[in-house]
Amino acid sequence: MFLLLFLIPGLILCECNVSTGEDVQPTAVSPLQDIQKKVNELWSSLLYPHLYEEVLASNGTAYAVCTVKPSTKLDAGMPQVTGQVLFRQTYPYGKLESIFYLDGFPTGANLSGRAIHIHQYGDLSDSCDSAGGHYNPFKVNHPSHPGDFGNFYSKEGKIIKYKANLVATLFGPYTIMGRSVVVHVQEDDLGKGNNKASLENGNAGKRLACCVIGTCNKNQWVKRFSEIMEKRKKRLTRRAQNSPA
Ligand SMILES: [Cu+2]
Ligand SMILES: [Zn+2]
Repeated sequence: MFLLLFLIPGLILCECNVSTGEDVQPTAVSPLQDIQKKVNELWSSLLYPHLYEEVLASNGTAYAVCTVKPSTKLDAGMPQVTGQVLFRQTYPYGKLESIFYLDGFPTGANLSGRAIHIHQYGDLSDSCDSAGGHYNPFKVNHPSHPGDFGNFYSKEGKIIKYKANLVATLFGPYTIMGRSVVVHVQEDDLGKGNNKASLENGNAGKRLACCVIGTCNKNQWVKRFSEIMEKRKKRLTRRAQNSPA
């Protein structure tokens, strides 16, 4: 009973913070944030005791990985997408960051975007089809689900993208740990399709590839992040050299 008294108001506080998209800064910790931190700590230590210990031991930073594999339900000739989706988040106020590192898309011009979302279940027993609908803990419409990552565009068959300030979280009662990431065949209409499905899943079509989000150490993140930053640096240098003096 004593525990419930802590957990219920905690749930309400967490929900308010996530659904408003409020940007929580690491400095100037308000009493409300302090309560939220304590509730998250309590939840984490209860639900994921080992992960919680690991996070505290690694400078307060959690890492997660999702190893993407093609759906086994695809028709012949469909792209076989493989790769990784990596996550990093600093405990307790950091926003989730992510790296999408995917290969196997068609090459060529005028390719459509591909939707990527977090789905409810980490169940791939029937390939990507058993992953359920969008992870929707606050019962809101698409594209306001915490794992609505939007559209991604491949280049030379690859999607290599770093995203920061994501709404989803690795911590607390709404952790995405153990849920799935799904890559779709089509573009996400971002809720503008004027039909029911648009507000549920963005009419993104069939599931091309998927994976379950699990814990990991920092190694893959460090490797991919430095590759992306190196590329970005080269691109900026090239741009500066090509621009008129
Ligand atoms: Cu989806
Ligand atoms: Zn959604």
